[in-house]
Amino acid sequence: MTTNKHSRRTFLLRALASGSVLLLAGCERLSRSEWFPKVLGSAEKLTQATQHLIAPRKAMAQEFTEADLSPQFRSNGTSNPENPQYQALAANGFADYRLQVGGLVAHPAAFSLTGLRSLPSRTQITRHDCVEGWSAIGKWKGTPLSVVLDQVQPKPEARYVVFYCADPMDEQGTLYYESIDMDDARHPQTILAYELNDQTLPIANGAPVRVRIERQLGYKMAKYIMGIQLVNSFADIGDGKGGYWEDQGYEWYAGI
Ligand SMILES: Nc1nc2c(c(=O)[nH]1)N[C@H]1C(S)=C(S)[C@@H](COP(=O)(O)O)O[C@H]1N2
Ligand SMILES: [Mo]
Repeated sequence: MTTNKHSRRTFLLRALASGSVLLLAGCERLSRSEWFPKVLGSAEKLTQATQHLIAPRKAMAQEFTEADLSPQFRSNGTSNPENPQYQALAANGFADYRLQVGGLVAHPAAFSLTGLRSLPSRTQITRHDCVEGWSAIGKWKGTPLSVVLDQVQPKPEARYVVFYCADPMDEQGTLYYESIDMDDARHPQTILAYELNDQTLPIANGAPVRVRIERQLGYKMAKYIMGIQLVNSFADIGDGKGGYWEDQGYEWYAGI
């Protein structure tokens, strides 16, 4: 393994040095995570175009059938946010919840759960892969993020979608957050999920709304989403790496 990785990296460095980067397009076996940030610098420099040049993303994540559903969908990370405002919303069945969508958009808007449910929806049975080594297949229903984006109309300079969550992660109250680029934001399987396995989304899995980003690992799929912001750069958010776990050293693009 180690030798293999090493020679792959040597090959890549040579390829970059000789300017033959184009040859890498379509080379499926390359792992972006191993070498890419080291060679090119911060994750944010990985523009959409470069990502596609180096390793085109698969069009759609695999979808499964009811027969494939895991007996139960476990919870990971926060299972009940220790946040008084969130607890107040939960106590009232999230009737007063409003998903705030703003930033670089023509028409900032706030969506109630009823409002989200009245928009077109998508249902998908997909496999969730956590970086910690477990997977689960669940059935998700929600509003495609593209539908919400069409309502708020991102400005041309908007490059990323940032999700702000309700759960504090440490003593200082650092809130969980995540970000994706417009390619994943507009992807048909990227939904703001409010149902899991035909039930209202449980608090343990991110109620009232959590995002599904099916081509990436579990930590990208922010739970307890309170706000969504369109931005040109995430350098000034949190520690600047694009997400709570990214700020601790995880990859920003967590492709499966
Ligand atoms: N707000 C928030 N979102 C989060 C997390 C979290 O702790 N807080 N954990 C992440 C991780 S690591 C995983 S694997 C999934 C777990 O989702 P689940 O609880 O529905 O299994 O949510 C992700 N989204
Ligand atoms: Mo995870």
